[in-house]
Amino acid sequence: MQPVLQEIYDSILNGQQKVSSVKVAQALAEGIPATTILNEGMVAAMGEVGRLFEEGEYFVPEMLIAARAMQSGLAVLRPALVQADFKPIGKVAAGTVKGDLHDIGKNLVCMMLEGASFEIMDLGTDVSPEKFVEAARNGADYIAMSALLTTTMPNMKTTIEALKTAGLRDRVKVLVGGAPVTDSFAKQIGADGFAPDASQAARLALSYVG
Ligand code: B1M
Repeated sequence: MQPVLQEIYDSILNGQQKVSSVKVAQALAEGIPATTILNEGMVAAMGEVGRLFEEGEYFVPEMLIAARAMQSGLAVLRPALVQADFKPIGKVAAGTVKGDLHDIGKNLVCMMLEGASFEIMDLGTDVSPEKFVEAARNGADYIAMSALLTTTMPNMKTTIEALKTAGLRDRVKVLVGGAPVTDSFAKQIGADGFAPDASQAARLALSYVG
């Protein structure tokens, strides 16, 4: 691994916000592609944070400061992932489902979709089915739901049911993802599509554009 990528990885693991943003800027200046910085330096570090949490070496505060270091690095990376000037080809309402506060993956999905020329309505975290329904009523063409907890995954189904009850299900495409979500789960709950990562989420959304 290139030294600067290792430094980015370490800064996230150690929760060093400033170092993370400075090193991401350095990596971009060195000409390393944004997706390499993202996947090899940043996403890999968050995976290790999860492993350390599982093993009882990290606790919630360590996860939280690592997440903050990830977010500050992402803020620097964002312009390289998102095109500056585009005409929207569809409107996506994106959020992490009710009960779930994880937003790094969802934010990445928003960035990639924006980079693929979609307009984003970022509904944030802990989004109730009613809020997704309201977004669909307000013109969203896609409902993009993220869940990181096995306990919150069922809220994706609840949201799809709420869209049906509101008579809006046929007007939107429902995309789902997040670490515990699988393709078969997506099919089981009646989603239109599943993507394992943010770039594939953008590719999936693009596949629905005429
Ligand atoms: Co939490 N947490 N956490 N956490 N956390 C996990 C998810 C966990 C797997 C850790 C572990 O045990 N190894 C575990 C869940 C276990 C389970 O459900 N089976 C867990 C737990 C238990 C918890 C708490 C319950 C801990 C507690 O309080 N005791 C608590 C729950 C709070 C809540 O949500 N109600 C909690 C809290 C937190 C923090 C707040 C401290 C922090 C989140 C901060 C934040 O997001 N702002 C946090 C973190 C950082 C993690 C880990 C370490 C990292 C998550 C992350 O950001 N990954 C995580 C461990 C892990 O995932 N390995 C863990 C990087 C991110 C880029 O990946 O989000 O998977 P991810 O997104 C990917 C893909 O999944 C995909 O694209 C992205 C990559 O391109 N994707 C989509 C995501 N959404 C998509 C949507 C799509 C398509 C693709 O279509 C619409």
